[in-house]
Amino acid sequence: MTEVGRATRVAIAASGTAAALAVGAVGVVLAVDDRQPPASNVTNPSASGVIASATQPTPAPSPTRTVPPPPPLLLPNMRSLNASDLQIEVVGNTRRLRFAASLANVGPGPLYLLPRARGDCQSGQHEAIQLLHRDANRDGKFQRSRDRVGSRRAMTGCMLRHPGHRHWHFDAMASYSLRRAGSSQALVARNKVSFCLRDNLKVRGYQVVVPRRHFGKCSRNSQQGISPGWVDLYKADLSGQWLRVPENVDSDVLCLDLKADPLDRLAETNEADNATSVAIRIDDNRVRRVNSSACR
Ligand SMILES: [Ca+2]
Ligand SMILES: [Ca+2]
Repeated sequence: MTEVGRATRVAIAASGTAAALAVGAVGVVLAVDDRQPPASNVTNPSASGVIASATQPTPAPSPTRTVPPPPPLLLPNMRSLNASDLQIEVVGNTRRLRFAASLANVGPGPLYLLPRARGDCQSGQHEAIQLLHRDANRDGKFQRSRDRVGSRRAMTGCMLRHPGHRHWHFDAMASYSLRRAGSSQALVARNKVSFCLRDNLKVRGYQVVVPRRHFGKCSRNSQQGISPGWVDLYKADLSGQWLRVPENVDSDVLCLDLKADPLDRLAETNEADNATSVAIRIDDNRVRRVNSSACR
């Protein structure tokens, strides 16, 4: 039944007003007698018209059919985990703070991104569509065989070919920055770090774990993602996995901040838990973690 059909039946059954009766009369008049008053009288019925219609047997109300709501969405929840494997690399006169970065999906649903046409992205890039799954059996957990794609979000971001990694990335998956403890001002930052998204490691302590999914080679047209309960690990020696060490920070307590989805492009269950921070100290060509509450 169409929405219009439903609305008409509900009006007739529930109100009994002149307007509703007139709507009911239209169907009868048009079906059996084209000598009835012109359309202007139908849309603005006279008193006699209403009385005549009221004498007709009132159609029995049809049972109202309710359409069940679709199953709820199973959204991912992205979080950056603490930077690890900290090290200093000296390149010419520059020191680089290298570290491993991990993106965890701690939500009930998978993060899946699908490259499409160029869309609003730069030449040579692809628009990324976020695929959202519905919880078909409504158990709150993701089952790959049951809980299928139920919605798509366009223009989640862009996918591009990373020249250093030589495969395709989602362009704004994380941000990295370094600040002095107690300050909110970044000394150096990478605001838009791209990732090839895949399942590398299990999230420690996460209870609902679906089997790891192999997303292929992060090629131009391949789907990317992180399954619930899995981590995408970027090791410290990868291209771009570093921040330049600023001048005059030796011996100071610094905060190394990592944040997933910094441009807030992904739909997820919790937008407020994406960032994490570790306190560090750099002395010459050494870096170490320190205990400090200033970075939390
Ligand atoms: Ca989140
Ligand atoms: Ca389910």
